[in-house]
Amino acid sequence: MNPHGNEVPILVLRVQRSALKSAIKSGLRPACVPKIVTCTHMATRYRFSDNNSPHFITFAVVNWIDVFSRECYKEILLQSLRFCIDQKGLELHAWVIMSNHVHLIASAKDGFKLPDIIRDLKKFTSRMIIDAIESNVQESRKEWMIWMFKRAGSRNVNNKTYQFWQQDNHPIELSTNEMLEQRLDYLHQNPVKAGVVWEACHYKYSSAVDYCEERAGLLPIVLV
Ligand code: NI
Repeated sequence: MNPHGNEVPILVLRVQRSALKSAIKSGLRPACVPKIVTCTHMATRYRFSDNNSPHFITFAVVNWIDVFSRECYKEILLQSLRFCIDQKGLELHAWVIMSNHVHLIASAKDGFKLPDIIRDLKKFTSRMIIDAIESNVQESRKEWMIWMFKRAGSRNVNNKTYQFWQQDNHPIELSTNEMLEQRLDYLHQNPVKAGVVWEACHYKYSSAVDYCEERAGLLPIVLV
């Protein structure tokens, strides 16, 4: 089940940078270098590449539960992202929080690894948000949501009790400006496509405002 409709492209183009580099070394001007492009089908498991280049990352709540329709849970995510930026080497270029998933364009500062940051972020936020749901007396969906997290946890051998986030982050390395721009636009258009706002920069929980207005959004980002 995917609430995105057609938003995820079937093919992901990946430029093989090593081939490009060796061609440049051998004296060809970059503009003349043919791009060697391979196709990665959606069915393959995405992996982070080794370097610290920007990646498009998605994480979604198990069973696409609309946890983030309430602001208090979005606030936990914001606080955790802020902490990762201040303390854990996260460099955030773009972000959006939707009702049941999050997209980031991010890289790691020198000496840090993006997969480690994301792993810790997911681990920490899942615990914090489940605690917040359990202790929220106004949460009318508490019982079934906790039941769903428990069920998801029992189906996953890596998880002892609850599972909040789906396991896969679908990291896509954004190795060209074209890919970066395309993903940036796609990310910011999420709330427009979902029918929440008319224009991307009217959505409070994304970095669109940082890009289209002279005003800072809710998180400190590094513009790309
Ligand atoms: Ni989306």
